[in-house]
Amino acid sequence: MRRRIARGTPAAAVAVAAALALSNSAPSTSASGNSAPLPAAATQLAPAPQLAAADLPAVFPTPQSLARSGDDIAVTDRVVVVTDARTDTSAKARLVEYLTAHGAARVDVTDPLHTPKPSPHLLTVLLGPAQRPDIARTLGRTRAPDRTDGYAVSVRPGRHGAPDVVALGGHDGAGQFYAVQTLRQLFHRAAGKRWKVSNVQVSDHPSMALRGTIEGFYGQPWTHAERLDQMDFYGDIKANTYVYAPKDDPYHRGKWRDPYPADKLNELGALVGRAAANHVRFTFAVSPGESICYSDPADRTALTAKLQAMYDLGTRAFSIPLDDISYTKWNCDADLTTYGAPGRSAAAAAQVDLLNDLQRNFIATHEGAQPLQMVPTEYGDLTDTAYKQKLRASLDPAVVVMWTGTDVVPPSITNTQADAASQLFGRKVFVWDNYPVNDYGNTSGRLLLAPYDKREAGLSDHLSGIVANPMNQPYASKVAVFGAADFAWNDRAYQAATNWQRAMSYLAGGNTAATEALLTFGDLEHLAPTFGATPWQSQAPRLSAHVTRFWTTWDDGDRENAVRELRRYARGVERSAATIRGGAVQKGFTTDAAPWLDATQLWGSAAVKMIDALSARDHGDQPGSDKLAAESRSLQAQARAVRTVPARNTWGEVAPKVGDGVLDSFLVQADSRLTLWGCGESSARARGDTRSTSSASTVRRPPAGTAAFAGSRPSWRMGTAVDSRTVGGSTMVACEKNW
Ligand code: 14T
Repeated sequence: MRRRIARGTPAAAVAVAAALALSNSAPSTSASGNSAPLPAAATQLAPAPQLAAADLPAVFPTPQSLARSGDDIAVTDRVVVVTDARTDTSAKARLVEYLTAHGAARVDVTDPLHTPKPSPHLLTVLLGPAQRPDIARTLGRTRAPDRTDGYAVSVRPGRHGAPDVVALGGHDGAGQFYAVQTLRQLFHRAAGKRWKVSNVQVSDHPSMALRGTIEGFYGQPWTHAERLDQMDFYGDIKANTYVYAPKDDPYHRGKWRDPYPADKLNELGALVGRAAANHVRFTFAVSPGESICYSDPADRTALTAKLQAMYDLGTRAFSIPLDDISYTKWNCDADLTTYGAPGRSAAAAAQVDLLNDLQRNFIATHEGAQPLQMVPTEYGDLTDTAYKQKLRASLDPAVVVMWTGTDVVPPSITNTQADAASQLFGRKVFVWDNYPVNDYGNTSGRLLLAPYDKREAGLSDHLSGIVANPMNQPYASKVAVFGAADFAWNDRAYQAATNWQRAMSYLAGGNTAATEALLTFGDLEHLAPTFGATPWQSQAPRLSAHVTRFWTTWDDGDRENAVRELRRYARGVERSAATIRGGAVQKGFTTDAAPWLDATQLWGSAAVKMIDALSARDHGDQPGSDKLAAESRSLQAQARAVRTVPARNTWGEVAPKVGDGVLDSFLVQADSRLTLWGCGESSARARGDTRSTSSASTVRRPPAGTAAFAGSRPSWRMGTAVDSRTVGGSTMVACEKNW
């Protein structure tokens, strides 16, 4: 299952080398914009807390325009929904579902001609094209933008006996569906009281045309059930694209010529349907590059047949990824004759032949088919080469080209880079974003739960869209995908920190305690590696800040407060796993994260014990402290013994990493403080020299991001060794007095 192909191939080498040359320091890209405050209102069908009148409801992805007007309106027992033949079917179904989940005991669906006599006791919801007269009238000046996927929502309290009305108008079917998705996030209620709808006017449309994911990782593909769940998730976050490209589906790459067996085809058909019900374009990708003979008509026929089978299932979007293949050799002699000696230019010529043929003779001849997408062999750099020159000169302008940034895993994506990529490929590029994918070496043992970040505001001017390549763990991937979809919808308003909280709240069904537990847990899985040595997101920034503050306060002599504060946080870490497993968080997340949750609980307990050991020692109780420290070491050993599930990822059975470089470092440092207790310490204290009480803080932490060093010999030294002992598997040396 492990990816063994391209790492050594020239194409991959080019990508990596270019990345090394071009990857630069990541500028911070937090966009300024209309940040909605964060009342923990429900994003799913979950109880939402009370919303103060002045609060803007939290709607994600962030609308282009959302304003609050006046009094909120109540969801009545009976609600009338007015639709007509042009009302989007899935938008209607979702609307009825959401109304029913938020206080409507009965929902009557009628058409504009048969609407019941207006009554103040009947909330009326109008759903359809924005130009439908009743909708246009109610929307008033709140316009549905005249753009793909655009929509407007207007909440109008009734006056003089008229009913309260909500107008949901779409520019198109997807727009109607998105209006309903926005309405889902407007429900709130005071405890035990009626559900209400926030009085807002929303006018909204996406900044990027293509938003979503590409299941493009190596290792175990997602299961059918997981994919179905993802389609619903994408609907919720207004993502419209799912590219099916799992590297280890044999029929996607190695056996690309073979048709899918009937059972797989059935599943794919169901998936196409579920995608459509969420206004998600299921995009079928097939990767023939490893063995195709470009000039062989039989191979063209086989490829077309593969696409046709998917078209027959209802698929209308197609992609030909040509990444991670070699272009220094042909797969057949005929290509040598047709295109000449292998090389960048010849490879591009052969690919262009194939892609132009598919675009002109398959896509253009198939009703409703979207422009063909492709992944170039040079997908992760900005170097102009014979390959790119050929592509931009002769690839049909309709074909959409993907690009991963200035590296396979870029530390950031800037406007300048995206603009350069668009120039190089002769069209706006479509970003294949290799985050949060965890199939490469540096991700071993990691869940990537940091927010989507460091993509510059304004990218929508240069890109046709962004799809995130997720982790083998689909539910855990939702944290980053929630962010990527928000960014693609409204890049200029995107705020990573705000989005991260909302993503966790979404996964926790609006439950505040579970949201906080997810934030604590996510902090411990925050490190985002690159292919190089430097991560693009740091490990455990929250915990790290707490630990830094702890030692400062401790060394200042305010040990009670230091202990109280860090202990509270460590207790939060310890309890987070149980809270996450307590029922509010999506079940799939707890399955995905199981080994990490197990380890987090143990690391958290080990930290609490160690803090207690420090405290006991500070209170003069050395035997108690020794016992607590020993318990902490035993918990650490248990934490290190936890293993990931080998089948689920490319790195097999390894120890899940939890706050590595921060949590383990704290434990080693605390343990060394205990070992060194009285070394300079008491004498320094007696002298009132508070600065030298921190003598043991000369113990250096290894750089963040280095593999957990607990369990191996530390490479740092301290003091002058007069004594040594083994602490948590590491050899510690004690100091001489007065060092
Ligand atoms: F097509 C690309 F855009 C792309 O990213 N391809 C693969 C992708 O399937 C994989 O999930 C991702 C992360 O590992 O990286 C690409 O695969 C590589 C890239 C390399 F530089 C495989 C080996 C490499 F050396």
